Amino acid sequence: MHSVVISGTGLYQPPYTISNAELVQAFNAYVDLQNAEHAEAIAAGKRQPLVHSSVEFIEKASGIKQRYVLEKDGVLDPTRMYPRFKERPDDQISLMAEIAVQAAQQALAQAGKQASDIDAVFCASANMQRAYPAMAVEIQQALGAGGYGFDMNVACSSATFALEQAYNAVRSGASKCVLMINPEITSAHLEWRDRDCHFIFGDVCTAVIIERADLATAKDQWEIVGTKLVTQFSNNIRNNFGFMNRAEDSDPLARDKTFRQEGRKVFKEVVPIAAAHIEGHLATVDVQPTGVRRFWLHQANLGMNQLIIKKLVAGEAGSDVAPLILDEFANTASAGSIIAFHRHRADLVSGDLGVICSFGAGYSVGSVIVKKK
Ligand code: CO8
Repeated sequence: MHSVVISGTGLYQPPYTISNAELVQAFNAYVDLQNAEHAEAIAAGKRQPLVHSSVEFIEKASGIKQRYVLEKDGVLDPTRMYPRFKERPDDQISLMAEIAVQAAQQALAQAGKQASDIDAVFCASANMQRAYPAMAVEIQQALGAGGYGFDMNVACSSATFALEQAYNAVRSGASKCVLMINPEITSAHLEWRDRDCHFIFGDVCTAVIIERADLATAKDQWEIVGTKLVTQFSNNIRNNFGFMNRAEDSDPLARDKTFRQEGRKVFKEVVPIAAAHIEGHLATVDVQPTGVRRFWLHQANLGMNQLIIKKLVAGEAGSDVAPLILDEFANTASAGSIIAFHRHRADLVSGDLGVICSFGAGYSVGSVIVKKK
């Protein structure tokens, strides 16, 4: 078995931000329009009026202050409330592949590698732009990478699950250098008209280079000590959009064809699973949670991360122990823990241990223990 390192990461940050104030203003204008349009039915008690959102609620309940998006005008148009993307012809690079290439190029530069050094591309994301050909194959071609590529989806845990596949491919000798990439265009499958969730997500793309330690030349290298994944079925986070919709004669624009969740149940159920998972994983390599220098956690909710860190080390999330990026990026599905790792690792020293951990729909939890070389 080969020793395996993470030798580079990259982050594509979309050009537009939407602050909570802008988001709430657009949402409340939508609510007013809807209530005016349905005033008669509301007055007759046949329809419930929609209720305004609030900046105070969003910041208190989630810790999110803004999000990045690839397109802003459509999202903030109260007569539309979702982004406006132009359909691209088949001979033009797709939007997902375009942002993936930008993140990948940064990760390659950090690792000191050429695209031609890559022999596998894993595109891991909560939603793919199309059914096929695989996004990973388009990204492979656009970069000029070799080998093979495939897509995988475990919602918010896609990145850690793909890191395990990359780790296994490299340590077994099947691959030498893997690109693991997470283009998340969440704005296209978030229901911006639902007060319960309209504030949750943001767009982004992260990329990670995983390679054989004896071939790595980067200054900054992180040995992968171990990975551990778990899933447990739940309907509490669900999106029914899919290729069966047409054959079922169901409405492709119905509420269940975009993201929906029972947020409070998710919060309560996932926190203990994630904390126990991390503790159990660390025990397999004889490490106590207090022996971990940093936790790069999934970025869904400030309170969730605070509880997990309290359970593990009695410390504070948002501190040196578990940096937060969700205030700036919101929940970026699979990319959240990777953004935290990308942004907040430069101060660690040789021998320091860290844990990258994601949790989300499935339910799914994935952890990757790394050691600074
Ligand atoms: N403004 C004002 N008030 C509001 C709003 C709002 N926008 N929304 C709800 N309220 C009200 C409610 O009506 C309720 O009022 P009342 O008490 O009178 O009934 C009150 O506020 C409390 O509502 P909640 O119980 O819903 O509020 P919570 O405190 O539970 O906070 C959260 C809601 C922030 C959603 C929280 O529950 C949470 O973050 N939970 C965890 C969610 C999570 O981690 N989910 C993971 C999903 S991500 C994932 O797995 C990837 C999916 C794929 C990506 C999809 C991309 C689109």
